[in-house]
Amino acid sequence: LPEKEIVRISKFLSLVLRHRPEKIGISLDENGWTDVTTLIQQVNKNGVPLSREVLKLVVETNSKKRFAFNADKTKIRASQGHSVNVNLDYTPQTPPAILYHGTSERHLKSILATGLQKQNRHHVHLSTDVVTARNVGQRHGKPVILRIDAEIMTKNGYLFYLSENQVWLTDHIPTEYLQIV
Ligand code: HQG
Repeated sequence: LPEKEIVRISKFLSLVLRHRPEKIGISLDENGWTDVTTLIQQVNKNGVPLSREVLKLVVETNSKKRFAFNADKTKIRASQGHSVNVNLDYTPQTPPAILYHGTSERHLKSILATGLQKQNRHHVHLSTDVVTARNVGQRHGKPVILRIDAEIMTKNGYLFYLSENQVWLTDHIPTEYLQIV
């Protein structure tokens, strides 16, 4: 299967598993899982050919491991990035002392006024390295990297979660913990 096709399927899965399950007539349970057989049926019905083998391939080769199967591989979900209301049930974990967030220059003024907010998603998304943060920021425009003092935040009682695919998540980052890199 060409890489382009895998990316196309991955994007479609992100859309229906994170944001708009109703678009293809599936539903997510409270933890974000959906039945694999039904998903494949409904994706096909909506004009995107997808077999169980290709789905497995997309999940396994996805650059950011965006999707995960449950233990017996009957259910699938996105590991982070949702806008629909699901509870991913990640337990709080101690983050590295420093985390990074990539954003675009045009968001900076507002971020420096109100801190980092989760906007349409469930959490603010953070990475352990500058390169990932820059890539994330680039999606929105001219990238700016923010350094987050996760160690002090943790000391001050803020909670951090690590998604199954290694994205650090938190609810809100007040401006005093932010520094432009
Ligand atoms: C910005 C991708 C104004 C924030 C990535 C960001 C990530 C504010 C944008 C994941 C703000 C939201 C998430 C404030 C935050 N005022 N703007 N107070 N607070 N913002 O897409 O972090 O490829 O919802 O800086 O890799 O860019 O989809 O979040 O620019 O992990 O798997 O508001 O999406 O993963 O944008 O990206 P997004 P994000 P996937």
